[in-house]
Amino acid sequence: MGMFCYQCQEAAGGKGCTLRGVCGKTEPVSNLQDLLIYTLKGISDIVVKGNLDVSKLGRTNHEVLNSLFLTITNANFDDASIEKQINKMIAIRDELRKSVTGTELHDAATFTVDSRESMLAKAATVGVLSTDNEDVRSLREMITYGLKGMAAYAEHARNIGKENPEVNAFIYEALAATLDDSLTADDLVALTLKTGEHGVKVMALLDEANTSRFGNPEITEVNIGVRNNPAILVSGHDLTDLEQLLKQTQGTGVDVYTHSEMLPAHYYPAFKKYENFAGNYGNAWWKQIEEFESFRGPILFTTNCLVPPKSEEVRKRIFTTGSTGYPGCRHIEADENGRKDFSEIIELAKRLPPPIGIETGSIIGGFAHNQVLALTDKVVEAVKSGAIRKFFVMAGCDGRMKSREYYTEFAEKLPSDTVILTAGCAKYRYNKLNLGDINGIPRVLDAGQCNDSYSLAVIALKLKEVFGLDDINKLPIAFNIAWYEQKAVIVLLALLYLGVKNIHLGPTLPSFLSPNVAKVLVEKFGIAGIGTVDSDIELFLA
Ligand code: SF4
Ligand code: SF3
Repeated sequence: MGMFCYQCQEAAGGKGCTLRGVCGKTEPVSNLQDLLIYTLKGISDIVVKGNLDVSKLGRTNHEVLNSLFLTITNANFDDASIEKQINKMIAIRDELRKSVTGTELHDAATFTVDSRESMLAKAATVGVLSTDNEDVRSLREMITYGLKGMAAYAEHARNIGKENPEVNAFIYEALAATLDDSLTADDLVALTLKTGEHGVKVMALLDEANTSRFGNPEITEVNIGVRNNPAILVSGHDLTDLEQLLKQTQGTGVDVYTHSEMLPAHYYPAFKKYENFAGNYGNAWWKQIEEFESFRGPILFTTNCLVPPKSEEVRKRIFTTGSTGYPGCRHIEADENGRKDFSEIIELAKRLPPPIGIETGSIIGGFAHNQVLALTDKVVEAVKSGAIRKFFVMAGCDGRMKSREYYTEFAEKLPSDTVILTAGCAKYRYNKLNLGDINGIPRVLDAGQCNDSYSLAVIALKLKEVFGLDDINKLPIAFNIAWYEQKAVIVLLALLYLGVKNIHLGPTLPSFLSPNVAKVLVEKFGIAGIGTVDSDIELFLA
């Protein structure tokens, strides 16, 4: 039956994956994910048409977030767990439908399936290509991808006990709108901006959740070498999973290292007290194939980005939790209190050799809003004196494509009176270069994970106020952002909502933008792709 997915930057041929994902996603997984999304749209149709009180839908809200998260690139490759989730969501949907009578509901709210075959047959009729008009399809998908990113951040905040009812309600509203054939392209452009508005809300929510629970990130030097103890590597973005793992490994002789997007955990005061929290091992997600070989201990995935392991030996060391999954890897479920038992991972670690060092030294980070605002006087002084000419926001994602070498070269070639503001795994393209500092301010300021792009927006808004400007675009800040998966989509939409113009997006523009939708983004927001490093630097500094 084939598949069609174009949700990430590595979509095959810049158009879409049709046989198997470049990410490794198989045809059944892709199609089951389409059906899961369709089921969520059906639930949303019921919630919206039935005017249901979202604040009373606790379990449904949680399962909707979890389902959206599960379809993010590199989160879940396990067809069995996606099938299970579809069945769960259909049961929730059918229960909810009982409270709505006398309203005509969409097929998504009523369809039935009774086997894997019938699921796949249904999936073939509801995927991305089931919307004929390419502009409507493009906008519907962009909104859906933004919602996936939003759901991921909402889920992390929820794990810390923080929710925003407006965000939950918006997810239903927007999902339901993607079923509504009466909406015009203009309506959907407006809804896209509204998605960005709620993107700001969800990132603020997660920031509040993280900082209230773990403290404000502070300037921190993170060791990138290794010690001589057995160890567990933890990847993904969920800080509550990390906290539980650190608690459970205390006194066991097992160290914990971060990988990729978990690096910024070191910046939080709450984690500094764990003596076995040893450092960061390796680089961005796509380097995991080689880095997991040399790590030698167990690996825990709390969220994306998981790459299908090449060897059986490594696969046996991989554990998943939350929305992640991979066939044959042990999945750790939370109990009803959210507690996860990681003892199996800890016991395995004890039987395995310590990691082989691949680097030595340290990297510095922790420049989230609270820390940077504490340095405001110094920063403002450096700008006024001309010591800092311009800031470059280079937040976002990293990825496999060779064209991403652009970002390393760009960072290297930027003049020495410029500062890079970063967040997300994009940083690994330049965070180990020796770019020096300006009057004690490092030239690469890492705010944290991709959601901490919110910090960069807070910093920009503060600078706008300090300099008495009426427009964020008058600040000496340029945006040269790298994207890969759907969290970057919500970050981008949030920046657009905040009024940021002339963002350069690379290494390629999304395949899901139709020519007309791309034109709107160019004309309304000045969005552009990337060119050569030299021409772009010249353009940015002009
Ligand atoms: Fe292809 Fe990306 Fe979709 Fe994977 S997530 S199937 S690489 S477009
Ligand atoms: Fe990276 Fe997947 Fe996007 Fe959170 S871990 S930024 S790509």
